[in-house]
Amino acid sequence: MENNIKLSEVVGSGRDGRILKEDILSFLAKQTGAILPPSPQLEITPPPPKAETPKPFQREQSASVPVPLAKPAVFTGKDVTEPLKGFHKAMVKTMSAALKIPHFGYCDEVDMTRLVQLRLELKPEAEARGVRLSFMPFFLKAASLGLLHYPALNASLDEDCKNITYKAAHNIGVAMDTQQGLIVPNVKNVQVRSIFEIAAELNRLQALGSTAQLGASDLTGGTFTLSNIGSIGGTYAKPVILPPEVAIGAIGKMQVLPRFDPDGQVVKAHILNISWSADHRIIDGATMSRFSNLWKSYLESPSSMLLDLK
Ligand code: CAO
Repeated sequence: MENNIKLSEVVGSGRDGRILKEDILSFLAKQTGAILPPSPQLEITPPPPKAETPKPFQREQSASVPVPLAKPAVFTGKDVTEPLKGFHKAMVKTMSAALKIPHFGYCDEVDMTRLVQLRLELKPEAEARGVRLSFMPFFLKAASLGLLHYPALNASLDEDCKNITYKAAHNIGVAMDTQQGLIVPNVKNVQVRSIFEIAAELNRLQALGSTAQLGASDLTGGTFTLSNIGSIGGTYAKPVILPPEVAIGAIGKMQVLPRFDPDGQVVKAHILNISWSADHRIIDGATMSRFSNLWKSYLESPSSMLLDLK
């Protein structure tokens, strides 16, 4: 009835020619040209999802494979067309504008071993003060310290490409995967915030993002962006610049890998890949590379950040 199917047109494969669910689905699939999943799956009714706070993904305790929490899709065999709304509509506009920018890509790997240790020490202290401390606040602070040396990366180009504005504030956007889609709230004035303050602000933005409550002030005014796609998976990415910004970094998933220490011994290292994109109309490869080297050095020797913290 849902699909206006005349049962007289369906051939039943059940006992005494009974029409089964898979007969209906394959009938629908033949009409639309869609490919059906293998039939044993059709007979399995997935358990209903637990009524817990909706999250875009959840990390398994025993493995690092994220498990989707969304209700398993029901295969109807029908094509579905719907209008683009909300954040998806905004994404079409921003990304179409981004296409006009010639992207320069640059990738490197960062040895996070020392930072992993440092975060282990600081995490319980931050938690005792009510703040969840991930790696993101360190990534943001290291970027801000780097931007002080390379202000061209925290700039914007006007529409006629005649003027470049070097932004005083480091309002660093963080790409966020939410139920509503991709949003990029930004942490304002990272250059004057401590790592703890950045963490607290990120907690606030994440909490608001997860309940679709982020306001215009949190979502506008960004000057540089970091996208931690590695919290979902992947090693490398090709991030797309958010105009009028001129640079963006995509962080891959940290992995434990063998590397050589200075004495030539193989050691266990926590390796993370970074993929930068910069607007090649105003940023040259050397600038991107020097900034990336500095960002990487702060993360590989986190104590070096102390020297430059205000
Ligand atoms: N590699 C390994 N572990 C990572 C990681 C990475 N790259 N990123 C996060 N983790 C770890 C965190 O350290 C944290 O570990 P603990 O539980 O031990 O503290 C855990 O994974 C969960 O972190 P999180 O994702 O809740 O927090 P975060 O601050 O690292 O990231 C946010 C926040 C908003 C960036 C992230 O939740 C998110 O939405 N990422 C997706 C971004 C995205 O979609 N980018 C694509 C944009 S273009 O379409």
